Amino acid sequence: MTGSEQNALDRRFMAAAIRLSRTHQGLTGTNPSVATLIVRGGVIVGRGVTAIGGRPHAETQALMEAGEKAKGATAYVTLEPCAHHGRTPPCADALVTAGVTRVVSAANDPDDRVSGKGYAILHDGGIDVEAHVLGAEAADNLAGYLIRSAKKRPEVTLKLALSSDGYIGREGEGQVSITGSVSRSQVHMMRAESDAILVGIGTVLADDPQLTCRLPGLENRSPIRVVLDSRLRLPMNSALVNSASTVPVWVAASAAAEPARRQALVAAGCRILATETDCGATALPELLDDLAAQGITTVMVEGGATVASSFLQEGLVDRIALFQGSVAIGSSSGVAVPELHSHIAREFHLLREYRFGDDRYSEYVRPL
Ligand code: AOF
Ligand code: ZN
Repeated sequence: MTGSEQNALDRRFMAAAIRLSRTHQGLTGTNPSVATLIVRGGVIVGRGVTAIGGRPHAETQALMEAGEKAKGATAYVTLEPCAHHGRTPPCADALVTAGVTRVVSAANDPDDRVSGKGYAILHDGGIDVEAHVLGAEAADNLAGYLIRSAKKRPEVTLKLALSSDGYIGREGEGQVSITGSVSRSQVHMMRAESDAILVGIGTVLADDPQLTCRLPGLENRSPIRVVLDSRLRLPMNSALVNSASTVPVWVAASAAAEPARRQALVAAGCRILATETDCGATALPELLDDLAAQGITTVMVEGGATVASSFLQEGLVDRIALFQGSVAIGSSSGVAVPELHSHIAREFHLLREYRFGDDRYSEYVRPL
């Protein structure tokens, strides 16, 4: 096989490994969802993805499936194999012991216990290592983990549905249907892959949303729902409070919020988070630090021009998922996110674009 044929094959298997890693996105806690494929003679003989909850790691499972066939095989790993004795022994050692002769890796692991040490174990064990194959693609899937590691806060994705003339809703009206059913399913998939979803109290009062994932078969993958509600106006009969015992509701409130309301919401199963500025508004950087400290790696911000604009102004948005529908709202009553397009032009670049039915989807990322 020529070098370029080998390279093309490596990229194909790595692309397959990255797709496999996606299946547990949002299910592995603070551990990233990574995948391993063990390939011998061009055939996949073992596959593994980080287990739900984060352990066992991908490599262990792929090696178990491959058994004796791992001898002389190539392992495709979407993240540098771990080097530390945690709740499981180091994956780098396991690859050496199993007799794997080549490891192709996509992203480096920034975890201090691993960073470079995983590759060193492989080298010392006589394994041929090829790093950075489809590194950017893998890093895109690992963005929550990488951002939490670098910035000590979760990755923030701002989801926006815009009318054809650029509005997110109509003044004084609740939910306006802007996008079609394909986009709605995509939004629910994004919810399934997120650890938390965040909205402002204005959105709750106007729309009474559920903010759950309602895709058939994935109903149990709803994220934690976080509401910015400094004065605790969240109604006791809202869809959120009514379902708080099954899908968690965390409310970011001011310390001065009425104690009786606080008690009632706690009794209904909500959790109150207190992080505020001197003027009583929620301090977003502190709130995000707090969420990261509680194991949240990805947050999807879904709703409210005010909330969207605050996150953008504070430079706290890492990714924008923009769904643009074909229906116009009209400038007389349209609600817009101030400065949206200038933020996009100045701080983000376009990563991908799709058509979802009649809607256009554009995804922008802020360079790390
Ligand atoms: C791997 N394979 O599938 C994953 C890895 O708490 P522990 O012991 O499970 O370690 C967590 C760390 O393991 C995490 O911070 C990251 O460095 C690595 N994740 N490594 O070899 C895997 N998920
Ligand atoms: Zn490991």
